[in-house]
Amino acid sequence: MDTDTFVSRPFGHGRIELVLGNVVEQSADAIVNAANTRLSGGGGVDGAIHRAAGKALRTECAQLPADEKGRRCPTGEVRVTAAGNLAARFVLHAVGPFYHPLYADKAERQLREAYDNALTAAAERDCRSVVFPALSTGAYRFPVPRAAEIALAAVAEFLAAHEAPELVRFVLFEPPLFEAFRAELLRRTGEG
Ligand code: AR6
Repeated sequence: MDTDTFVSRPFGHGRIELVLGNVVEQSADAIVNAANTRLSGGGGVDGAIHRAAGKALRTECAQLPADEKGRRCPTGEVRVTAAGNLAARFVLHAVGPFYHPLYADKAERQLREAYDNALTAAAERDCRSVVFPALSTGAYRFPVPRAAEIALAAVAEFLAAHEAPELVRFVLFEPPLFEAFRAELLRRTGEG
């Protein structure tokens, strides 16, 4: 496969892949959604996942417990549903932070938590393969190079410490996003 659209490297007990593409066209044990705290659907990844999964996903999200403000999943946390018509067993709804430079430290911590919690949720369900979008890098405006660093550090450290999942695939929607993740991955392997 073309290295402009696909990269794969072993990490720890598993493997990290980078693919230029659309999360809803993937098959995996779990697909991660870039959700909001209400789990109410939205644009970007969230909209695409809800459209592709079908109505059952919205129904299942709506049945999850909410607080008095309608929040079903605080920032940095993850909720798990079935995947409807997607080629997956689970959707892991991860809520990344909205980025504001004044609160960059908090956003960085919360982005890391979102990845860690999604990986833990996948491992707890014996998922061998997990597909991630680049959480927070769209509507939530997280700067891409730093988001790539946090995402790949979280996954590399998880794969070093756990047997599952075996495959973590980042599905990156646009060439500049793919390029930023590839640069960071190759930096981590000492190739960059
Ligand atoms: N597959 C892969 N990546 C995608 C896709 C796709 N189908 N569509 C967009 N991206 P975003 P966030 C990229 O906005 O920043 C929603 O309204 C996109 O280019 O989906 O975490 C939710 O309801 C970007 O790089 O997620 C929340 O309110 C990355 O995926 C809010 O947006 C994430 O963009 C979450 O914002």
